[in-house]
Amino acid sequence: MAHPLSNYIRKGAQPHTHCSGCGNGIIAQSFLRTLHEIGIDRKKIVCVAGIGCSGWIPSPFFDVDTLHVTHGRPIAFATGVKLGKPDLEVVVFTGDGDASAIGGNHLIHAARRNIGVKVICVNNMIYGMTGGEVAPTTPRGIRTTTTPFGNLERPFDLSKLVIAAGGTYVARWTTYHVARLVASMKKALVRKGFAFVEVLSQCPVHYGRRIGISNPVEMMRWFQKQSVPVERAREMSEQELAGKFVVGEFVNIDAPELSQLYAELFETANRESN
Ligand SMILES: Cc1ncc(C[n+]2csc(CCOP(=O)(O)OP(=O)(O)O)c2C)c(N)n1
Ligand code: SF4
Ligand SMILES: [Mg+2]
Repeated sequence: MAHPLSNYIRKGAQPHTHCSGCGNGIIAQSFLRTLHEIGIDRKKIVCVAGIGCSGWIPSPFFDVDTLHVTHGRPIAFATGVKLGKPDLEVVVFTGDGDASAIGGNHLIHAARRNIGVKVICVNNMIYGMTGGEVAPTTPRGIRTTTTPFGNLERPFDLSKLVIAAGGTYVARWTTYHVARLVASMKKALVRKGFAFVEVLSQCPVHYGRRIGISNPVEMMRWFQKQSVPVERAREMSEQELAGKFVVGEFVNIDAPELSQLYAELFETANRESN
């Protein structure tokens, strides 16, 4: 019997490039479940992927229109697609490095503009594809390829960054929280404005190995154990939250969406110039 989601996989696109146990498989399946359950016409979906292991989630596997673009630029390409074709649902798959190091400006400005692009950000706390270099999300003290004596820098909290930039839908889950992740992906897809769904994901090869948890199942147990729902986190002190992952839906508000505002402006400008 065929898998109910196999229909969403492009024929001949196998085998994939992800290491066994990588969280990217869970995120791929969660997204395809989202598409399947909301019954969206796949001709209306465009997935835009950056360079990185997470970029290989939609490309070339998902049987939808897919752009695989330069490192750090998927949100810039997605912004162009959404402004040119506002009726399409434009979904970005980006890594923590792609989104917040080289691509950090695109991320904050997309949030500020409320462009109707949906960003699925795979946060494995490291540069996975290039061999385990430090990322802006790597916690302090962690030894990576480029911080062999420990990372000195403070990490970004990506969801907080996007909230501060004006994000109108912001949620964070882990690969352990599949049902909640799918629920957030559904909300992201059906809303008009910008959405940022951060997923803490296991890279057993380059991150897990360095923190002494190279078994992917153990990494997911670690996510489970260290996760704190946002409602509970509000009552906890900074010390109590050290080393924890705050998860949940942080922001969900309506605001005018940019491609729609542009279409209205275009009509007004046309009327006034005729
Ligand atoms: C302009 C440019 N700079 C650097 C690179 C090398 N590079 C490719 S992917 C990557 C980082 C990947 O990390 P992340 O975005 O977190 O994705 P992951 O592989 O962890 O999913 C880097 C530095 C590149 N391809 N292009
Ligand atoms: S290097 Fe890490 S993030 Fe990349 S596919 Fe392997 S396990 Fe996944
Ligand atoms: Mg990464």
